[in-house]
Amino acid sequence: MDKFYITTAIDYINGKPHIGHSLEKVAADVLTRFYANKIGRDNVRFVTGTDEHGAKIAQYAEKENLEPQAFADRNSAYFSFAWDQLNLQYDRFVRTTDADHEQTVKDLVTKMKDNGFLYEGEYEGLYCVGHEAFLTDKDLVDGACPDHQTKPELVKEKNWFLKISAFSDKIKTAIEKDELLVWPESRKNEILSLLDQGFTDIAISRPNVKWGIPLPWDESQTIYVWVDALINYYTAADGFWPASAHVIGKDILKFHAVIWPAMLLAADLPLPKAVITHGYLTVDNKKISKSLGNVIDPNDWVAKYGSDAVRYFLLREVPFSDDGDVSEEKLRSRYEGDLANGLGNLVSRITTLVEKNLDGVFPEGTKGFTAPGDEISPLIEQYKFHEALAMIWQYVAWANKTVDENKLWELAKTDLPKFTEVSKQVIDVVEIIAKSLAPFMPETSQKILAAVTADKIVKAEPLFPRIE
Ligand code: ME8
Repeated sequence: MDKFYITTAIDYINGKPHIGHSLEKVAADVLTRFYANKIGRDNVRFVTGTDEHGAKIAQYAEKENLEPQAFADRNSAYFSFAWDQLNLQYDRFVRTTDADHEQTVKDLVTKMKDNGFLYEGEYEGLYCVGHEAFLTDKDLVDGACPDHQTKPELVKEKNWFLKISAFSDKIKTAIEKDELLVWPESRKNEILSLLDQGFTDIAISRPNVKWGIPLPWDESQTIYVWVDALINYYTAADGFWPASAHVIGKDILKFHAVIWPAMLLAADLPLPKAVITHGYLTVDNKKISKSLGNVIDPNDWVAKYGSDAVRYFLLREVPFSDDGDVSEEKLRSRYEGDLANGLGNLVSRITTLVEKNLDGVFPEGTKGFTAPGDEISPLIEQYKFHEALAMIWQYVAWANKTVDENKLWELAKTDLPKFTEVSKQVIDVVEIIAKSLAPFMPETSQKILAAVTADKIVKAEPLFPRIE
């Protein structure tokens, strides 16, 4: 592997970012830092951004009496701000209203048409603006979209269609052979069975939507917002195409594992290597929703607990592929337990002991601890972030136990050579912990490394101060 290109979903900007949106952005940042360490930062690209066109955004802008562009400018900035607070090292924040993106979208759909994969047709169906997608009767509950609690609009219109059927077999084979990895396995099976049932062609343009990119050869039509949005990955690739991993939520798998591959094949472009899907987060066991009043702004958590703690919590609390519940109570418990009492206490105790009893310096030739093989990297490469963190915390537990069982504070007085040897082992393990933690908790990792690799070790500042 010489290059690694990671993307996240680009968020709709009808509202502000919430904690659910943050999950995959943090995961993508962890992958970015992990691969940067392996193959060099210049060989890794991380793209995130915002999805700004379409009927849904136009409706929200209108509610606030704003032009869609002004609304988009304001709201898109909420997202880039939140990702900066979470210390995400993205290389590009792509907006679907960016001029280079609009041109790329036009070029790509023109290529699909020139290649003979677009055709004109009539469509009658139920359109859910919340999803920005046509639904079928079986998607509805009592005639309404269960996710948005709205009745879909019955529309009958002329559209341009993409011949997905021309590519179903090819996509299926690529997924079966993991050339296009769909992770985890259960979702791979889900998408294969969807392909088996036969995937109908989709409209790639709509006639009555003003806020969007016009079809180059038929300006009465606007390019379907999902087609527009998916192309962001190609717009922002900057020589890195094909993507190594599209990191997305489970709800939008079909768009990424069927529609996007079909678009790429229709435009003669290579398929991405992997679609990595995470589960859905709930807050206090309820769907995150404005009307339920349980929306958590990631900035609030970051301001109170720090970005590293929030990054840790999101990836430790819930296995990445699964649904799971988060809350401030759970964050606080991880903060106080795993972070302050676990890692923070360890670093503070051992640096204090070494400063006090050895004047911060190990005598030449003190035997240390040899790291076991790298057990963490394979877990990150397999997107098992919570297992990687659990494994790192086994080291934390081992080190804390070693300090306790050897009663290091007493040993310093009764057997200084033994104290020296054991505390050197603990310091070495702390260094291994800090290095493994670097992609997850970059600031903490740096602080720990600075403390334990100093020429003269001094008592470390508290890593996780008490929160009132
Ligand atoms: O779907 N828990 O945008 P979006 C976990 N614009 N993840 C969540 C979540 C939750 N509660 N809520 C949302 C879109 N997400 C399109 C994407 S990509 C070409 C276009 C995740 O704002 C969701 O699964 O509805 C998705 O991956 C991302 O946030 C953006 O969702």
